[in-house]
Amino acid sequence: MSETTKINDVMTLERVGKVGLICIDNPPVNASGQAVRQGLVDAVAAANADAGIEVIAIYAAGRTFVAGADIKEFGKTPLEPSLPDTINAIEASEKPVISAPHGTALGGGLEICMGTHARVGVKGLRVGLPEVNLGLLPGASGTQRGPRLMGMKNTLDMALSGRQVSGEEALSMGLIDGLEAGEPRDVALAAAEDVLSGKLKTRRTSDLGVELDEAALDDAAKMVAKKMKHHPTAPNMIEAVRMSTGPMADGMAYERKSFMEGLKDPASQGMRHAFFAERAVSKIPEGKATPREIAKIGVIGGGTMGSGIATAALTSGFAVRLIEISQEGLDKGVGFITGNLGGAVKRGKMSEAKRDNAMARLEPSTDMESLSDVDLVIEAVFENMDVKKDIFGQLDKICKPGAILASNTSYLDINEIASATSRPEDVIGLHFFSPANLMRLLEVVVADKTAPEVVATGFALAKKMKKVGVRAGVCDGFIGNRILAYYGKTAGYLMEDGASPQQIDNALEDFGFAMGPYKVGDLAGLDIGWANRKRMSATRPNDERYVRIHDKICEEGMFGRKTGSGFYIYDDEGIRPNPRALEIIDAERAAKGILPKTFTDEEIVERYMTAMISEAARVVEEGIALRPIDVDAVFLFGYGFPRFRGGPLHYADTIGAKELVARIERYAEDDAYYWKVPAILRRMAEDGTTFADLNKEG
Ligand code: 3H9
Repeated sequence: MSETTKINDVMTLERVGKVGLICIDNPPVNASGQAVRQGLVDAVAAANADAGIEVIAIYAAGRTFVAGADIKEFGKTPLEPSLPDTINAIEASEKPVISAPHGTALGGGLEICMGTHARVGVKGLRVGLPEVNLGLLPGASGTQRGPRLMGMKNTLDMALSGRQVSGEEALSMGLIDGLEAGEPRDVALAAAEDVLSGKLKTRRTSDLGVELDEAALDDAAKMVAKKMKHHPTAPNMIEAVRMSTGPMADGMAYERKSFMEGLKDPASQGMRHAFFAERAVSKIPEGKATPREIAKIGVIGGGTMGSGIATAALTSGFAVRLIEISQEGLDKGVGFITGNLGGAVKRGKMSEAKRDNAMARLEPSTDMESLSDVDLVIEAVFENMDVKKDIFGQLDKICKPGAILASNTSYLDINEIASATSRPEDVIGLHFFSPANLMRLLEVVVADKTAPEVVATGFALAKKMKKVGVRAGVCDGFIGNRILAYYGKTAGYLMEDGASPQQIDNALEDFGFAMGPYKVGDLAGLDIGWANRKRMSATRPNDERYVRIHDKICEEGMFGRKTGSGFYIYDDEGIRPNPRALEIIDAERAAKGILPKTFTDEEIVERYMTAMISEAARVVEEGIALRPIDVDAVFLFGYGFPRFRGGPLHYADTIGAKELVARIERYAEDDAYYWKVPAILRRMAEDGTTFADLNKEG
């Protein structure tokens, strides 16, 4: 017989024999908000007060155990009891308390488990300390109880990487005491019965000692200095772990103080914004439409892009028909895919069996007619409107009714492409980013006549491929490449006016970009931008200042990494500035009569970011992006924008619209054609609103 008491809206205490089962039920992910914390304290107290209960077991309802602290509470007035106090109360329980986490036990969720007297995971469990991804450190004793359970090295690895660890690995590290198959409630009950029978030993984690591991601390310090210089709390993590050899209360006080300081740090605010951006973008007007079923995908084009898309589709479980005109092109495409999947095996991201299974789902063909049975076609041939329209005209005749016809174009007008078919409602842009098997961004480009369920299918596809789908309207370059084309010009102006490509790259890398624009250009291939500029040359306004340096470099066959030189030289000696590119820059300055100026790194960053923000603001104003946060997601997941800065428009809010307007007006004194204040920004400067306000409006 069992008897259940409701503790509060998110917590129950069920008595089964001598076991008190505490169930956390706070959908969607059982985040440990105030009600969960209060519920845990009260439930443990109630179980202690119940003379019939001898062992207490905590488990959770729904898809996962506690996914961490409730991030939505961060930045607001802290509500009692705090999570550290809650966990201390659990550990202080006179009666043994165990936990049976399932799904994911992350951050505060894992820390709750650490505070119980034994842990038995449910098979399939994954645990982690992902606070690092939010600019924080574990703030509810993870840096103190972690080392007591699994040593300093494992704790530092988990806390600094934020990686999720399997239940099996957690067991081998001593982080959990058992791993059983079954329903969370059953596993919790069985484990509690094992405590009663003496089979499962319990102990308080804070009673355990910690061995000082100087080597692990040193290695962590070196890694942080090298790779995490913008992280606000990484050094504190190391210090907190070091303190775990001392009294628990001291370590916890230091950890708490660092956590609270971290919360206020702009870098943590940026990273939290990035967390929500990743999720917010899936909220689209077509969200209620039912996606179409997709099992088989056709990919046209076996180049880098097409084979990257095919790789991503195969990895996500789809059958793929890859189309190339020639057998030679097809063999090359299959070779790329084999290489991509082989790389994933080498990096430990995929098992050999999974790779073989993926390859078995690949059907290469030189016959377009074979696309008659696919549910979705993604065209990834080179950027030429006539070629694309010809392909879509053919697809219109070949593909079955209801098949979705998508183009991976980076710039071209999807409405015009759709006009080549008799079914524009089935046509959409699915703009992947290179390398498509690795990059997380997918721009879902919605044309005038695209049907809502086709849009919903694009988002379902993104989710299945573990990508971040962002809804974009039709314009040249959509969200990302349109903004890039604009601020890329600023970099060119800065270069022509006196800054070297290396200074520009270094300044932006110091700002936080993984790579500056010239290194990125060299990596992507300078010929891509060149082709695009040629395409646009007929419509380029006469008033626009045009920097010819890139074109001149391309004219000499220097396309970047793939040709061994571009703005930099790439050879066995590594990367270094290309003297020929510097000569071209000098010659161009001389030809235009430009006397090179000196720029500080701050000036470079200021102009570059102001340009990015102003075009991003226009993209929001025109409704090309649904909300500012969609632009942020595009840059975070497709353009290497520093996560700790939260995205261009989150960053814009940290500067303020007034200052941005003032900057643009100042720059416009030299180039009034290029620098214009977007109306939306002027309005914001006048009424004091922010991009964050626009995000709230949706
Ligand atoms: C922490 O724990 C600090 C402590 O050390 C110390 C404290 C003192 N809070 O991701 P999904 C929402 S820091 C609030 O799409 P999935 C999410 O926004 C925390 N909300 O699901 C979304 O809402 P919506 C450390 C949260 O199945 C919905 O839940 N923990 C939280 O793909 C579904 O989320 C983390 O960083 C949260 N903690 O993945 C873990 N988590 O539907 C963060 C999620 O309105 N969470 N939401 O858009 C995750 O990694 C994933 O959510 C998880 C599930 C893997 C759990």
